[in-house]
Amino acid sequence: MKPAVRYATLALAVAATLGLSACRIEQPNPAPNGAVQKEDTGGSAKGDFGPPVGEPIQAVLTSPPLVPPATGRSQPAKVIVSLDVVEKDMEISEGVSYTFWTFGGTVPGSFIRVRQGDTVEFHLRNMPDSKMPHNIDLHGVTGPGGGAAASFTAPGHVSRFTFKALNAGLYVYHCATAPVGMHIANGMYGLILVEPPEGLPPVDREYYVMQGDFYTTGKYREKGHQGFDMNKAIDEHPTYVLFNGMEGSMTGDKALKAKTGEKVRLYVGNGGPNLVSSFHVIGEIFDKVWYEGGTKFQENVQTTLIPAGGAAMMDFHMEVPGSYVLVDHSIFRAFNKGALAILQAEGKERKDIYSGKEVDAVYLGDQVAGTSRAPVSVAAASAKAGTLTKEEQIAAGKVVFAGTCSTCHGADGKGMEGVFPPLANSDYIKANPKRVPEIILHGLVGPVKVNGKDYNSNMPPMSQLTDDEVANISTYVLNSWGNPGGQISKADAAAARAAKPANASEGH
Ligand code: HEC
Ligand SMILES: [Cu+2]
Repeated sequence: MKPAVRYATLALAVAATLGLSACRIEQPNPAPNGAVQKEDTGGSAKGDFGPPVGEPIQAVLTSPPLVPPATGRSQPAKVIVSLDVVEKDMEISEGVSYTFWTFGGTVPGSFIRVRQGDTVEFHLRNMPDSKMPHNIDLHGVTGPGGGAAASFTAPGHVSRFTFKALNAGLYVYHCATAPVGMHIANGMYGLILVEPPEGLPPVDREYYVMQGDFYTTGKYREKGHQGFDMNKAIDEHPTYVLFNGMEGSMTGDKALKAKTGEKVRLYVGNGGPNLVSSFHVIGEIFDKVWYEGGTKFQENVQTTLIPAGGAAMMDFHMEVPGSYVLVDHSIFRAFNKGALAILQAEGKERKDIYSGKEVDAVYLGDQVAGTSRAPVSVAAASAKAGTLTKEEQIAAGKVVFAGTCSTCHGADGKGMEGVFPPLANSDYIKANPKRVPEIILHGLVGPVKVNGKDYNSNMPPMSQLTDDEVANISTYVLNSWGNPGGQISKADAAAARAAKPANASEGH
């Protein structure tokens, strides 16, 4: 189901089963114990701290990118949160699996929503098939360790502790079992929202997005199962920087949805373990940012900084339909490590605000909404089984070409006269097809003649591509647009990587 639909269904189901009102209660709310509120210093001095009222409530938890409905309560309650720790293999990128450690079976973990003054009874269950003990440190807890010591849980056990949510705000929670960095790097973090007593201003849609950095033994997009690389993590050299634990978790069919005229709120966390996020939505301006997840908001913000172990909420109004790209504006992370998601807005054009000519490809490369990366997985699986065919290589190569080469050489391989030489029907390629993987890996600089036209420019090396990717792109190029055909293997690509061609480019 689409997130929006699921959200609505969930909200209805909750309202029905718990008898909750879907609307927010606006009235100011005197403390039920008759205590006079202290002066408005904010924080834990301001709130609704009477004893819990009514029957205990089971908290509604949601998987990303969904957010539980507003508590809709005007009084503090006892809220029971039951969270399971699950260790499981999931895709971190197309055709790449990783053993994640999760809160609730997802990365980030389930979203928890309570109200300031609530008494939260927390049940942490570590599944019997887990290999590690785990615990939880919630930044919204006042007390040593944020719950860590109280919640230490061996596989097959359950722990329980209780805390009072004294401060409103959007808080990160994470595992704090040694080695802490490793537990966080494996995906053990999530968000808990403590609503202020009066609730948050209503919006049309709310989404849950959380950034994390990941350290795999293999290269970016290297296929197969990848282990955790402790040394890369210590050096803070992530292989992946991701939103919601998987490259493409919110692109294509899984893009976040909105309609023009709607107000959207994002709850964005950063689990780290290492990087600070420069969170930005390409093509939008945040009307409000509750920076650092706190009580005050800033207005008219382009990019907001989200520290590791921190969060922010942001509201914006959708005016113009199209794709909006969520990125970490430390931009190599977006286009070369995966920190990219799409918010797709539907609605009537607003030529008075934006003239149009929308080209997703300019920004998205192979992440263009709707482009399937499936052929890449198919080829990877066949390569592993030793059954890789030329056709599978061509199909996979086409996908990677679209994201890597087509910006310059064009999707049709025709290039741009005088600037980017054609790959279509290229006499340069024909003269020595084996050079294609070398050119990809080492670039090309200096004068070349292609189909009678002179070029004297600089193609940057693309050594970040894996040998499989180079083999597949080369095979695709050789078998397209009237080129001579042939096949480049992974071993050919490895040999090309080791070569030192005379006119290699140092890049720009
Ligand atoms: C940033 C722009 C850019 C990108 C991206 C790029 N190239 Fe090139 N490519 C060039 C330029 C410029 C030249 C000519 C270099 C020169 O003048 O020495 C070139 C030359 C070539 C040539 C030799 C000349 C010809 O037309 O046959 C091949 C083959 C080639 N590129 C393949 C690729 C492949 C495959 C990719 C994707 C992996 C790619 N290029 C990505 C700019 C680019
Ligand atoms: Cu853990």
